[in-house]
Amino acid sequence: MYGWWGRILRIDVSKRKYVVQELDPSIYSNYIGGRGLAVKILWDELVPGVDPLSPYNKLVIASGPLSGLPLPSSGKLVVASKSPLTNGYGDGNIGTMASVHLRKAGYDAIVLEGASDKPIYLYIENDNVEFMDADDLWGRDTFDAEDKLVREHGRNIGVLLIGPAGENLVRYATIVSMKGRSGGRPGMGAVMGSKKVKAIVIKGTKNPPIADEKKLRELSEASYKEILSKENYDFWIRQGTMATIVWSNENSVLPTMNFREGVWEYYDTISGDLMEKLKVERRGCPYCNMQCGNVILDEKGEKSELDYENVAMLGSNILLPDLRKVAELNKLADMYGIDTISLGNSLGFIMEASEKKLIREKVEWGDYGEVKELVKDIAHRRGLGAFLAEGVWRMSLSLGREAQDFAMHAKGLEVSAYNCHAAPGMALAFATSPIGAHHKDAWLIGLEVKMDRFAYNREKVEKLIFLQRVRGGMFESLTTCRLPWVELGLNLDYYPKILSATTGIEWSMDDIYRVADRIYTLIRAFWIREYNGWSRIMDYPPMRWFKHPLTKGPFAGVKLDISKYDKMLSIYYEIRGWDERGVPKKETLEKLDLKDVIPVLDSIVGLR
Ligand code: PTT
Ligand code: SF4
Repeated sequence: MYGWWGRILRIDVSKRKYVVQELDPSIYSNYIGGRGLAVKILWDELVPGVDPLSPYNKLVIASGPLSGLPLPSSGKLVVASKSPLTNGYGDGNIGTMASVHLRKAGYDAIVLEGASDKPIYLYIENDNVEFMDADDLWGRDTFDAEDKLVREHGRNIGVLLIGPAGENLVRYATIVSMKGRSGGRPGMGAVMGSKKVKAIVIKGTKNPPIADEKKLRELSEASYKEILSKENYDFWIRQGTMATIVWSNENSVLPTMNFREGVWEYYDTISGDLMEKLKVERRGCPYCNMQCGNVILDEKGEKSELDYENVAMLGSNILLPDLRKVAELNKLADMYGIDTISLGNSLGFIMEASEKKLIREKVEWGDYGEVKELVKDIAHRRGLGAFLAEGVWRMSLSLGREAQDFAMHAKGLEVSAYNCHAAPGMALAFATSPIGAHHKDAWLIGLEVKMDRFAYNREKVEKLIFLQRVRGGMFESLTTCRLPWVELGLNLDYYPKILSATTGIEWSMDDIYRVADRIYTLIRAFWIREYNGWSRIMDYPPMRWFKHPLTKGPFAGVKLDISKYDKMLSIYYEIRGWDERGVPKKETLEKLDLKDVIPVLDSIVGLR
């Protein structure tokens, strides 16, 4: 087999044992890798209904056939598990040297099982795995802990680690790497913490088997060159994702005051233009010539790497008009290993709950001093921080009906930084994202602002499914960064060609879309199996967008229309081959070679 090693490393941290398992080649041709491999393992192996924070949950760290190869933006890997935040399927995508070393160590994925009785870290060097004592690492932040591991094992390693938030089982704790790359929004860091694994250090020295090295080199050179030749390359290098602040404000989608509004009069206090003036460094993931990690000095004069989502959620969404202060909160989130999107949502939610007197504590909008303390308290689950550590969905359930209307989540995952009062297509994208309200599977808003904003039509649904196939299916299974295509328009045709040269199997775009549909349908089956009482309401966006119209900007007075939204959702189901409940039909499961799913879903919901 070329492209894949055909081997995964299974580590039981309860028994401190590991085994290398060979996988059937059909798994790779049906699921490619990354997210596909992860959901296949989780579907096959988890005990249905398992508690996500129990030893019986599993954490999958999966590469794809292109990860870690010298190709544009290929230094990515997927971390996946049953989510302690949503109780459904959860994953995230991290750009890290750990991706390169995982491939070089000779594995396609690592599966962590069980739970250690005391803190440990794993040292993996090719075929050898050591269970190391982590008493001295536990409690340290991710920056400090990574420095210590580098002193111990040298620079030539890949490290994935959790901070205090993961250790203390904050439901939206992430896994962090390289002081600023963070992934696994739906609590993958908490799953790692529940296993008492502080870090995974990987060192590999082998080269993955490639079918046609010469062809791959040619395609790699051509695609790197094409990226450099793009008209907006220079602007991208200057601002990266931070350019989106101005764009979002112009298009009335900048999350403001817990998504109450889509415009903010102080947007220029957190903008990409300001960031450019303050920038001291640029960073990025391995093998990338787009290096989009923009670093400024925060309030304390320390380095903080900014991205659009972080800045919007910790800036406009909580009304904090100061980029250096936002940068300080962002740095704390990376150090503690907390997802910035869920953090900004949880803070916005608690500020609104305080304003409406639904809680006793006073938390004012934009109160930087209070917020800084709260971030630390969330990571350590202290006082009000322990409540916030549960995430918006759980907080809203305990505060009653009124709070549920301004709880900004779908399926339990907090919404990323795009307000959708005037964007029904993007609202559907959030609501049907396979991990909850994340933008990564379909950033439809970029297209929607150029279409009829207020239309609820088939054209939008078709575009949404196209994006889910490419972004959520192809990029998450290959596993490479999607930004060369999304931001600079790198030709999509490169990807099937590169995959074919790597694996020696001829892949067309349609073959990849078929895998993408299989992955989506299996993830949907996973949700239905794990989530007691599935219904189409699970595919609804936050109620605020239906109930509370915007009061500012060009779209003042606008909100979503629930019956039109519902019709659009039916079109989505029809195209996917799912029934009116959002359950895959029997014929769809047969068509996608998911026959083993049929009896399971049939016994839970009755297939149509
Ligand atoms: C991603 C989500 C995003 S998406 C952002 S900013 W973005 C936030 N980043 C966080 C952060 O930083 N620190 C932190 N403590 N929490 C954070 N939460 C948020 O997490 C990220 C980039 C970005 S920056 C984006 S769009 C693209 N995402 C990709 C993706 O999902 N898949 C893919 N194949 N390629 C992608 N390329 C881009 O990668 P999650 P990273 Mg991230 C500091 O992890 O869980 O997927 O959530 O991994 O290495 O930092 O790269 O405007
Ligand atoms: Fe990483 Fe940015 Fe490059 Fe993507 S474009 S690989 S997120 S540095």
